[in-house]
Amino acid sequence: MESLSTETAAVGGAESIDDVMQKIAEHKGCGTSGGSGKASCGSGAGENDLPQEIWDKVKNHPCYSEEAHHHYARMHVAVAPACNIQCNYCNRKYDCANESRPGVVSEKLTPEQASKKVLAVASTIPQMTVLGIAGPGDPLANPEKTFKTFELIAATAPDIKLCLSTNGLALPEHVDTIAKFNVDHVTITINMVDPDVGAQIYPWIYYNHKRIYGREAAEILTQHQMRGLEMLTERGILCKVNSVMIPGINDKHLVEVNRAVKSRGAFLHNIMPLISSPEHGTVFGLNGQRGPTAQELKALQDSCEGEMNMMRHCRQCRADAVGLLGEDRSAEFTTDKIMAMEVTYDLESRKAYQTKVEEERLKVAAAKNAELATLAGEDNVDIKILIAVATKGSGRVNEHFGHAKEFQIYELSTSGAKFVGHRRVDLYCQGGYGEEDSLDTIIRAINDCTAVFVAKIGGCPKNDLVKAGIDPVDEFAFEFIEQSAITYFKRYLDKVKSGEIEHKERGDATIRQGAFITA
Ligand code: CLF
Ligand code: SF4
Repeated sequence: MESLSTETAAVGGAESIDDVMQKIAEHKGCGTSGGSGKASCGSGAGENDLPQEIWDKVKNHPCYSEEAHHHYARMHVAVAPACNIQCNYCNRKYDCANESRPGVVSEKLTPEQASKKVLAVASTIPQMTVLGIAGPGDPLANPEKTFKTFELIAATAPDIKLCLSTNGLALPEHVDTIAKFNVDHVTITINMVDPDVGAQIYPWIYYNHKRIYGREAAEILTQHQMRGLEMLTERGILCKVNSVMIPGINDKHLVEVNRAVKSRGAFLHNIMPLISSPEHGTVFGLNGQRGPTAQELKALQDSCEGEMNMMRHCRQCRADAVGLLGEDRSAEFTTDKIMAMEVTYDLESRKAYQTKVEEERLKVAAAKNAELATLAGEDNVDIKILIAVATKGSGRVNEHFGHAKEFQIYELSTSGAKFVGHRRVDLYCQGGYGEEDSLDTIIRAINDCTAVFVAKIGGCPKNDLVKAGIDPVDEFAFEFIEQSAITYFKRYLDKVKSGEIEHKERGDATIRQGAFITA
């Protein structure tokens, strides 16, 4: 019962867990309401779309709120090296591919080192609000280190949310401890609910002191994942489910997974593309298993969105990632540097900074809503386009084309601008010169987009983009993304109506597969 009372306190004291769960259940199925004008729900849901208790839990968690990810950062500490299962998309020499890209973890940490690192990062990056443990193995296959780390951080930095990502095999036995430490966000990677599908993804698990193979292994894994999910949601802990989309193996099956996790109370479903390249040394990489294209991924996410909240802004981060999603500042916080740092944990200055962030968020939302109102009366127009945006964060078009390591993708329609994904790219500008090879890969990565919004762009890439049918747009430099996107869309509609341009489907784009290895 200890965990029950702890969790009741965590969800706001006065309300029972049943009340809160009812609110989550009512929200599922995405009956977006309220005046935010959001085109989507799920991780895109805003303050007016969610019950207050849930909004309070997600509003500054960069993974659980798409809007928050423009403003708030997370960090991972790599305290959990061992794993209790084998996934065909993972090579143990590399990070957990569930929650981290498959690059080598720079350093494994003890709980004490991890705690110092969290304080150092929190003092340097006041918008860092969430600490996650996501590997490089499975946090619950390393329970002492994982929970010791949570204990140390809860004692020294109580404003930081604790987050955990697991494959779920050991979850049922640890749910009470998770609740005891007030970990109120848990991710489970669930790639199947059918053991025959599972046997193609997991060659073995380690359970009850022995290795179990094939279908039997997958059957135990799925039972534990489902039971663990139910136990967490019964305690009012917000659960996100990550699924890796593996074409030909579980792509169609993930719709069934989506239904299964929805019915057990999962808050959010994050369907991610398989990243598989021979140089990763994984089974899938070596046997040529391909990942999905950008449009295959989007179609599956779209088809599940009517069922439940979908996350589309996942960056498949490293197990030692630091910073906003999409940026990586881990090199600034190596153990050597941290141990030499004088760390003063100043809660008041963190709060003051975050107050400014909230003011900025209000401005972003107000600008977007005002612009959205000007689309009224266009509801019967059935045109959608994608745009790519170069941004460093804060919800603004504030990155130079040549410096962008990724582009954020927005779908524009008469409902507004909706974040639907991101595309990693090779830097175009290297050492001051444009790289033509990189430009080809960038064009392939955003080939399904009508325009690319940038703070600045040189003449050469501009011409090549135009030749590829992508409109390079720099007139919204440093403006708010969604407001600018809606302005652009209105003009696009006007040009279509006047016959100046013809609206055409843009086709597909590629998701970069092999480039994460050099993180
Ligand atoms: Fe880390 Fe995961 Fe917590 Fe986020 S990441 S443990 S929920 S704090 Fe986020 Fe990274 Fe995607 Fe994970 S973008 S890989 S979903
Ligand atoms: Fe690798 Fe993570 Fe799978 Fe374990 S759970 S095998 S660390 S991807």
